[in-house]
Amino acid sequence: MTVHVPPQGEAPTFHHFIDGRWVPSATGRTFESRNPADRRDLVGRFQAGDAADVARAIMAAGDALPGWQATPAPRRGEILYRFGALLAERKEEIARAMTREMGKVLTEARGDVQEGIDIAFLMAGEGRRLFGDTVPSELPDKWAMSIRVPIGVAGIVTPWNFPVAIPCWKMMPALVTGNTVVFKPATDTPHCATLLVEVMAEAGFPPGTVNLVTGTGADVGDAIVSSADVDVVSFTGSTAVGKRIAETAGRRLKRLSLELGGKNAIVVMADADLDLAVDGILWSAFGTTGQRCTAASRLVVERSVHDRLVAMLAERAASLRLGPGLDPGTEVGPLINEAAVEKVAAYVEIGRQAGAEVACGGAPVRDDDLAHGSFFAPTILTGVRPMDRVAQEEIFGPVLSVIAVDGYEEAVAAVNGTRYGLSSAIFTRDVNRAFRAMRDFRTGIVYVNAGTIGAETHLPFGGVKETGNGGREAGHAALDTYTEWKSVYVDFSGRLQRAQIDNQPAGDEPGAR
Ligand code: UN1
Repeated sequence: MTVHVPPQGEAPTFHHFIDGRWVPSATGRTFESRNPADRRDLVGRFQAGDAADVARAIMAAGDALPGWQATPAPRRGEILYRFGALLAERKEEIARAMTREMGKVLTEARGDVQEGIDIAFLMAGEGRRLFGDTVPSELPDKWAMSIRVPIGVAGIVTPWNFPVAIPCWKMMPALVTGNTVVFKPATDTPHCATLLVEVMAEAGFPPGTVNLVTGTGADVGDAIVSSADVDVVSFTGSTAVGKRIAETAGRRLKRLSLELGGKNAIVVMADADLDLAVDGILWSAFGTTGQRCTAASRLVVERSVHDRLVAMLAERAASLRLGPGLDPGTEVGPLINEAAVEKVAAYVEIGRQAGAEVACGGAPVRDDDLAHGSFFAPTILTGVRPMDRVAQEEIFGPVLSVIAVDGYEEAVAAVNGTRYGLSSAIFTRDVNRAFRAMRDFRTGIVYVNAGTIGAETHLPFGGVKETGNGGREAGHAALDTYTEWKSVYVDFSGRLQRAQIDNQPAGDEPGAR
């Protein structure tokens, strides 16, 4: 494909969105976003925000809170519904913009936007539910119930790999429950964020309920996380950054949701349907160029089928077509940037040094049409041991480390033997073993006879151990991040009833006799 390369001056300049208006940064500085499939293609210039911009956005979000909270939740839900419908109308345009800005192939970019639409509709429905409990009181003529209340201003800090889905996962539950939002997208995907907020504005979110500030983590993200006026923060990104955010937020006892690293494994037992396993492994390891939190980066395989499976995988992986994601024939797009190419290459070298063999790929691809992009060949490393660095550290690229094991127990030990715990999968035809895996794999998500990617928006999404801090996105579990519980007791007896005292007949307390 030939990418149209406009003269640099032609690229548009985009703005922050604060209090319902598109505004420049106080710094007057901008930064560029470029197409990772061809860096000559400049997507646009974006405001390099700083603490002053964040302060304006937080103030707008704070001012919008009373009006938004006074809006009945079903009405808020209707705006979410409108947003979902408008996003569906603009799906193709936004998917194309996404592929251009961050590289994933067009079919996957459409899926990313679709995930945003799905969560918008799911959360629109929550506007009519937001269930609490109504329970009997231990006293006569008294009611007891619990209701959800919003927390306040939500700071939303998101990654580039799902530039529509993940901001929607966070903003939709935050907004339907009555919080207002300050949104800081990744510096690699400010255009996707701008388009998303454009649709939100059109859907009718009132001024100040959604504010967008673009810029770096150091300038914008830190200002959001450390602000006394941001009440809840939701972050998806690396475990290292997540830990720093947790320290800062912890000092203020701020509500915090973290979705961090993964080192997801697929187990293939000897009795598995190997053709199906190959499809699932390729999709999970090399889909989105391996840049999903849920990507399979380890394959744990029973030794008796190891050589056959590796041969099947290597043949298919080597024939995957690399290219710009807008080309219909492309199966694997570029990595997000050159730093990612260097990181992935460094890990392949680390694997080699530790004794792994490269069954396919192993290097950046810079031929002809791909010379101006950040391409890396789908890579399979064999002979990896469970504690090797390539089996322990998140690479976030198209690298699959293969670990051979003798039997199920050893497979479980390998799956669970990392500091992460997001997603896992087992391929087997033995139903008993499938159920054991569902019980034994210590991850927030487990797949049976499917790869590790492709979570749906109506179930909780998140992981255990250093993958997060216990919260979950998506499903109705997401509401817990953005609400506090308020327990309400209504006494209509007309007299003072003392719980735990008046409900015990005098002298009849348990243990009194
Ligand atoms: C991510 O990579 O952070 O389950 C999100 C999946 C997608 C979401 C991935 N629905 O692979």
